[in-house]
Amino acid sequence: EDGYQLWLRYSPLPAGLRERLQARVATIVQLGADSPTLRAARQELQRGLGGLAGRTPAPAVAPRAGSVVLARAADLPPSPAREAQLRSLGQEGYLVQRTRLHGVEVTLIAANTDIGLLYGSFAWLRALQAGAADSLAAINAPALASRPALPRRLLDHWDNLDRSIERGYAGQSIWNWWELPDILDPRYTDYARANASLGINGAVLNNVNAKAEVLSAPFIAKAAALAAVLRPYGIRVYLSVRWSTPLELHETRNADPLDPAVAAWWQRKADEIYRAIPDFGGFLVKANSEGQPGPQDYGRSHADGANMLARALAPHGGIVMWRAFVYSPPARPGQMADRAAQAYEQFKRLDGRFERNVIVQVKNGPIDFQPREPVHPLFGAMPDTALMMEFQVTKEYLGFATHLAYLGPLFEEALRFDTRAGGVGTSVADVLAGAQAGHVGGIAGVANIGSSRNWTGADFDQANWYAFGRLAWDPKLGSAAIAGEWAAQTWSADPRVRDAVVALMMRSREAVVDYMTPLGLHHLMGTGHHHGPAPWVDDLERPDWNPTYYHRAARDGIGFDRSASGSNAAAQYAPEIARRLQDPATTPPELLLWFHHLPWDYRMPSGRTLWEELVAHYDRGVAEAAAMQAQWARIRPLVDPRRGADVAQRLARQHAEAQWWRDACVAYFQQVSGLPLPPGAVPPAHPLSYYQSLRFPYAPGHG
Ligand code: BDP
Repeated sequence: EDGYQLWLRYSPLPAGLRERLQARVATIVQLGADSPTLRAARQELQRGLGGLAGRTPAPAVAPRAGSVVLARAADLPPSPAREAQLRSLGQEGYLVQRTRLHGVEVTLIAANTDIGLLYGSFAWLRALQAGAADSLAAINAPALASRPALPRRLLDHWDNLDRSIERGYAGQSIWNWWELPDILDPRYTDYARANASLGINGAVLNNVNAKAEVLSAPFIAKAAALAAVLRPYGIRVYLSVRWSTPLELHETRNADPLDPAVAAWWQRKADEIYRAIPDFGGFLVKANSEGQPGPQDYGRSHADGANMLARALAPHGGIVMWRAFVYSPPARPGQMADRAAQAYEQFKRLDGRFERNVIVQVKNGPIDFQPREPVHPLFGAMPDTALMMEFQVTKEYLGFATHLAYLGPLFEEALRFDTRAGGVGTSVADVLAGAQAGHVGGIAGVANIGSSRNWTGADFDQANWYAFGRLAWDPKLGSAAIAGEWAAQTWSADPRVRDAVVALMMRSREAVVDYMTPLGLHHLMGTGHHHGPAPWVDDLERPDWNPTYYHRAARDGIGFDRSASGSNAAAQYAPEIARRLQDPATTPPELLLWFHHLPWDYRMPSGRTLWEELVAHYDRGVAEAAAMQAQWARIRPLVDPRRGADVAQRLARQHAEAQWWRDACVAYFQQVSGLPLPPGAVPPAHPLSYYQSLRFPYAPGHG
């Protein structure tokens, strides 16, 4: 076991189940014409059923008892009930059932399209691996029917053309740009299989901090080669583009979106791309953000920029994903400019001004992928614009691949959040699906995948890729159920292992919140690389890059006042939510210091003072990290030694680093507050100056 197989391990089912499955999968029959996608589905079924049942089903032309039948709706004999059900499943949905076909009992995988058949095959294989009673049901009476809630389900790779990865902790980029397009690593196909198993249907190949060269002819040819590998698996290729590309390639005199020569250049470029990649997905753009060029350099708006690109792509069916991740430093020193409020300020007024094929891509929270953030206020606030969720699957701010943090609960928290847009009951997931005015968006995850043998650096980080994909397909799934599926497939369907792994995963994200940034604190991480605690940093070139800007700890208290007496960013939420956030007593405690600056002796619902509560959270985080280590020690004898040992080493490091986070933050906040440690709290192991002296040259993921 080296983790390469991900959740597609297909280990043999326990003996009793194995025989039953064998009887059901004697042959694989495909009705109707063949295609590369159906070939992929058949191969996956052979591989998966072969592993699970211990006998590989043979291909056959006519169904007989014990056949698995793959069939498009159009190739099935008439059946009004089935036809109605299939119609409701759309272009990507599937149906798996036990049924009579041409007089014999078969397992039928049916869909309207080829990709639906591939998704259905994966869904059945997943159900078969679930364990115990669920596996038995999947053998005897599968009844699976599903369609995705969102049409665009993408991974964003922050991969550079030199194969380094911005915020990547799992080796180099899997895209070997130098060898492409001539040499195709088989890993590309396995990448496609893994994504298709979840329903991910797009990949942005390169970093949002993009280089002009990615749109040069040689790189278009390289992207086309990847597109050809990914196509049978339903995955479209997209590219991040740099706003000033035509200017940098010396092919226009400026990059003004309203200059016809610039628009004509992009039109020609789009035509060129589509000649090479007929199903090219479109562009992802980071503009006028963190030093990247953009339309504002020419006095134009984000809408002007996005729309110009959108018009170039529209004739080919492509889209523009325009990022709302924008913030600028305060214009004058001492001036209050709340980074958390700026995207809303810039984008809200552009609602309804984007072309139909523009999707505005918004990070889950208003700052930057913190262990916990409130939901971004733009969700629900732009009814006339299609919005795309941007999650970060790679754990830039959650301990890289060295800490175990299952992100399912973080994703779930954001997707289920009720925006109250237009009244109660419009969740973020509903907003993405166009519930407000029919503008359908999508979901993107910043990938955590690299050239590491196990793809994600740590085995448990595979779960974050998995959970992202499953929630992208069905944002209403629960993160605990997803963890169960993943654990059964990746570790073992034996409930002793599966349930213990789930229990470990489900506490992990909150542990990280507690030992890094409890009670709504944020951005206390080390400069640049974002590894480790550095709440004392206050001397960076931009004030809004300093941790002190975010926590505002002083003698009088701690926290960022985003209520009406401060930046009033709280007012960007729907009125009922804003009202609750204005008052510390009705602000969710886990976000208290995100919205309020409060005295150290502020009384918490627990009866403790804020200072005592803060230290208690840090202590709980460390205790949780210790408990996770102990939990793994019990699971480890039941799993394979190689992965078992790797996880154990990472958890030991996580525990030590949780202690470091706690000690450094407690030492710093104690110095700032001037307060004694709460009774019973253990003093930090070292003086504050020790933590301040630590340096981390060559920390990964930071170019
Ligand atoms: C931050 C990262 C930075 C990215 C930026 C972005 O620190 O590396 O370029 O976001 O999303 O999370 O553009």
